[in-house]
Amino acid sequence: MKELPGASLQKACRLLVLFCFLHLSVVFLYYFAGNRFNLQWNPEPAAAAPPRGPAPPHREPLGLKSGNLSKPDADCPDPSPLLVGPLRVEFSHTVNLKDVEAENPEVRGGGRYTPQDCRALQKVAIIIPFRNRDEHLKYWLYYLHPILQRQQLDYGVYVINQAGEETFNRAKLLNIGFTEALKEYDYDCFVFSDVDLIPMDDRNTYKCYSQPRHLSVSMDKFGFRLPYNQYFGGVSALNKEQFQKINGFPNNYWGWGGEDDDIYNRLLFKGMGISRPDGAIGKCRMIRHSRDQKNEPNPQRFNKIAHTKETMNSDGLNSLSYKVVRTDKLPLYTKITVDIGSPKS
Ligand SMILES: [Mn+2]
Repeated sequence: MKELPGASLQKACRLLVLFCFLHLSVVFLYYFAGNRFNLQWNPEPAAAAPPRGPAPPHREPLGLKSGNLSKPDADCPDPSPLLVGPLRVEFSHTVNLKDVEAENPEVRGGGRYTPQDCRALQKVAIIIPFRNRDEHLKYWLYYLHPILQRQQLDYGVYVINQAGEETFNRAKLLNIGFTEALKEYDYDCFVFSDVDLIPMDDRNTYKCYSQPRHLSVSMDKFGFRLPYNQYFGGVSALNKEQFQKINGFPNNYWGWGGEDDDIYNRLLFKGMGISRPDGAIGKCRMIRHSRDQKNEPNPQRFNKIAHTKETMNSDGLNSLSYKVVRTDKLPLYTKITVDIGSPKS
């Protein structure tokens, strides 16, 4: 049969339409597969399920014995099926640690927990820099232990308590926490958290990602948004390799402020980016407080931040020195009291 004029054009058009369709299918496939497998996009797309209406009370049954169908030898599913989403967080009641112990019977001495029904995806040490904030720590333990168990993490809680009356040094305490936790267990992830920050959604998993993670992305104190794009304070998570790559955190930021920006600079200079949860999932509350004694704003901080590149290779894990004064294995956490010296020494 003889082809009519224009038939080859028609053929070409059909081919083009077919090609477009194929292209579109592939794009859709990647889009949905990407959501499903929670690829490291920044910011992450919000989880598929919209937050439920009324926030469930934070002490919903953990479902440790019920509902979890995975076998003990299998990896825990990601995300954990025990998550409930948005949580009510307030600080008007008083917390009794004996009650918190009774409500978390599966937490072992020193604040350790390991899921019994499946193999945790990560071994997480939670490091809290600390001095004279017992009231805040009680709230932290009350809220976080149930959340961390629902997240099915193999975790330990380390409170690094600065001994003496010298000016506070948050970042050095965090370096010590990293070092001391590793002496105890083969942790692969380290979450560094201020004692007064409580997540308002348990889908904000306290674990590590392929890039350093900033978890406290929308704090009530800042109107539930980032105060600035480079902000890395509050709660953050680095795996062992990420932490070692930047030589840990600076040891010489005494007093309030700047050390978190120095850490951000270190990550940037080593070619890493920041991973963050979606703003809704990353909501958290800070317990209101007045400024601590001996933690005044550090006047040197701006000058120091400007020189991270030159200082980071000689100030950090490789220059860390301290003395452990005592270690207390308490039912809900490990308290390590340390002598970290003074700004002059
Ligand atoms: Mn605070």
